[in-house]
Amino acid sequence: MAEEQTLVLVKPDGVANGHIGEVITRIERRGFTIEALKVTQATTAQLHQHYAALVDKPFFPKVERFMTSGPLVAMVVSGFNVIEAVRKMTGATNPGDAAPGTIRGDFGREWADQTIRNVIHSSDSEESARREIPIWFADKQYAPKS
Ligand code: DGI
Repeated sequence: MAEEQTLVLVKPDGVANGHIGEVITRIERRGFTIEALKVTQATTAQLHQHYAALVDKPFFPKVERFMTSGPLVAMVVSGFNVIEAVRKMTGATNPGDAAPGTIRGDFGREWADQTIRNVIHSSDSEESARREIPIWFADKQYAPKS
């Protein structure tokens, strides 16, 4: 735990439903810093890297379809213990289980089609953040700190 950076994605449902500003506001209100930010369309290759641990799961095609269904917002956020703090703000994976007050609990909902649309992604560890940031900011718009 220290001065850290984390990757946050506002997923296509969050963008389509107009929650970009709310996510940014919540992050800034906590005193964290947005170091880099862009609107982008995820490629299949990026998703296979980002979700490398999930590509063999039976639900992965649903994840892929959802994550490529529209633009998303990628950002690098920095601050003291930011990884754990933003994970807490994110809430449980399934919006139906996410506590009110969390981003997923406040802006996500369950769907009958078994696709989890849960508004945002945030890195779950320092190792994940270090691995994930260059996937979305590989174009030298942003250089992760070592
Ligand atoms: O870190 P999280 O996003 O909370 O969770 P994760 O890294 O385990 O999973 C990444 C995404 O994959 C998650 O946001 C939604 C999707 N996912 C995870 N587990 C399931 C799932 N989608 C379906 N349909 N079923 C699952 O069991």
